[in-house]
Amino acid sequence: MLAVLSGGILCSAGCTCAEPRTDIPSYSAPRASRAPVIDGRLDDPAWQDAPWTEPFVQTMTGAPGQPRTRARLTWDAEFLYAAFEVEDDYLRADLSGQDPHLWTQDTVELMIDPDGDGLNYFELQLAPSGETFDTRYDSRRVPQPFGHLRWESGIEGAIALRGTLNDDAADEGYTAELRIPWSAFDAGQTPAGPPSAGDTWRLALYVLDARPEGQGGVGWSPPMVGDFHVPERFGRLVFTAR
Ligand SMILES: [Ca+2]
Ligand SMILES: [Ca+2]
Ligand SMILES: [Ca+2]
Repeated sequence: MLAVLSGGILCSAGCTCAEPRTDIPSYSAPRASRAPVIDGRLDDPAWQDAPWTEPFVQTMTGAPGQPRTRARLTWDAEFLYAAFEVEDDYLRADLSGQDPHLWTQDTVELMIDPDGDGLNYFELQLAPSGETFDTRYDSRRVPQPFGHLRWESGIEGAIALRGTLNDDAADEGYTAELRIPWSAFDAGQTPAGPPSAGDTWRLALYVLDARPEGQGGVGWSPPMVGDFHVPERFGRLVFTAR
């Protein structure tokens, strides 16, 4: 079935008809007046004050992509907080242990370069199972293969599932809510302290998606190449007072 939607673009029902989004996005994160409770539910007042990002897009092209995802960010004196809402009808996450390779199944992911110089950046993942992965790099993908895995971010996360992991019944998705202490970013060659209002950091947000037909993913700021480690394509995270 075809439909002409506003803008006059002919497309099949269900598609968003959006143009590819290839610009590097910017997000203004308001400071939280009260810290969100990390329970996977986004009913905290702090989240009401934090706008949604643009929908995530295909990482190679910037075209609309699946799973439909958007995120929110907020912060306070102690933590950076992030929330992801993911529409995923096929939930797979059964890895565990120390820094399991969560990117091979379903997971949300952040890459953070505090000073935006492309060096000394951090990678964190939270799977819908609640498992986490974190590492840091001196420069792009260095050291190989997975950076300084012994680095511990202190990430805490919680998930609200809409479905059941790892079974054959159709799912609806999940919400991921997490926090990272600013002390995590003390590590490496250019240690970063907590931001002040008005500061800008560089940030990439991704969702990795296990599908019956194979692995996919979407991002907030599309790297436009087949590699997520492209610090110059990270989005801009602006910390605001409110
Ligand atoms: Ca919450
Ligand atoms: Ca850096
Ligand atoms: Ca999936």
